[in-house]
Amino acid sequence: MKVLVLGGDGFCGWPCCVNLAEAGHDVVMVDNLSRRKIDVDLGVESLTPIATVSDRLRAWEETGGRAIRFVGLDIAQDYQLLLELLRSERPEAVVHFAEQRAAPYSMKSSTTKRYTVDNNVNGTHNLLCAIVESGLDIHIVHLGTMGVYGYGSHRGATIPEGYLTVEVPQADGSRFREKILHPTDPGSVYHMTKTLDQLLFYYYNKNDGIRVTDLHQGIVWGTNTDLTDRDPRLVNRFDYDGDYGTVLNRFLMQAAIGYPLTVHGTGGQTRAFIHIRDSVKCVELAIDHPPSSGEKVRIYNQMTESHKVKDLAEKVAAVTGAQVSHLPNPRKEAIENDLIVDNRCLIELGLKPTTLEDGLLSEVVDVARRWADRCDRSRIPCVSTWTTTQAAALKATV
Ligand code: NAD
Ligand code: USQ
Repeated sequence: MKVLVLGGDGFCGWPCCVNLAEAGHDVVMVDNLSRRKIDVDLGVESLTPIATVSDRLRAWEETGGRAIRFVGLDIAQDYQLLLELLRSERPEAVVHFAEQRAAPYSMKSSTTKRYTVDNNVNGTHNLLCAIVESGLDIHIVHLGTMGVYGYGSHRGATIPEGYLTVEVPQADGSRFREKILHPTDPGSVYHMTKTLDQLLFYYYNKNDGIRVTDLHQGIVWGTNTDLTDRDPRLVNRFDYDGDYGTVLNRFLMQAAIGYPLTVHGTGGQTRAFIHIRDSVKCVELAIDHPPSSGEKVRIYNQMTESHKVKDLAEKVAAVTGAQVSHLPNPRKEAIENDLIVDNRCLIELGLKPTTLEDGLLSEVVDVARRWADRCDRSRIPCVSTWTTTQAAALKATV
């Protein structure tokens, strides 16, 4: 199958590109390399030394991989080029990773808030418009987030896969049942863009019959897959800095370099997680099982387990002997939340969940130890704050 992978140079996108190529798909990687530029702007680098796109693709072919083509294009800005690309390539599926994905980066300043909204919402809308204008029947597989449901109290309720069945009381005392999109409750400007994406998909699916699978993904951890392990030039990126590093990879990297684990507040925040190998597999499963014509947007909860931040810190400390520190929380978020998630759809399609127990924690620590000298310890603290109240609390501790 011909597949365009938008954002294919990123942390989730790159292992996905090689996995789809290995599975026999004809892959075209599309990226504007904005993520690499943001690293330059922030003055940080991936902990792992990532090769240039051309070196990556050359290495992939030299190690026997099926050729992947690269197209440099900004999907939020270059509408005509995107449309022409769809018309010339005529893909059966488009995987859409191409968004600014860090919550702390999105909250840094009015500039990064506006950039995140402009980039993410325009990119998704351009893709939908271009598919309609092309007249092609293309399945979109979008990487959304578990964060669209929010991390307030769900009062013990299980979060369904996208749709909630509600009972609506009528004036005459009767009730009717309806399946609606689960209410959204974003916790950052970044997460808000994903809730807006969800509405865009809902509308274009209803109006134009665009087929969409929206993968509500949890926090991805790990670095490499068997395929990116094939050659050092294929190594995947590893973000550890306070803006782009995500909690479990940060804890593992901090343990590797003897930095006390940075738990925000009490660490009572519960989040959903998935290993990068499972993430890649889920995208493949979504492509292989497209919605049929006329089907409403399919939503899968792409996560394999939930953990409290403090439990993760204790687990990493137990494996590595690391110290745990509790810091003022730079975010405005619930200090404690429950998170029970229905994730049966992808498991029924064949996903075999990888769990934290599988020795993979040590594997990530080993990767971090290998590249420890590339770490800039001054970039570890999370300094992007959600409000001036959080900023003042953080300042008081420095
Ligand atoms: P990433 O920043 O590493 O990759 C995103 C890629 O998209 C980058 O290579 C970037 O250059 C590219 N890009 C951004 N805007 C673009 C544009 N306008 N045009 C073309 N290319 C553009 O992020 P990631 O971790 O690989 O995440 C990929 C997707 O998965 C995101 O949409 C993110 O929201 C979602 N997601 C990620 C995680 C996670 O833990 N990393 C978890 C849940 C969901
Ligand atoms: N946290 C710490 N210490 C740290 C870093 C984070 O305690 O050093 C806490 C945060 O306060 C938060 C939780 O860990 O409560 C998760 O933070 P995170 O940065 O790991 O994850 P998040 O901001 O939610 O974003 C990441 C990805 C995003 C994706 C999302 C999936 O960057 O692209 O959408 O995970 S989810 O969390 O399910 O919404």
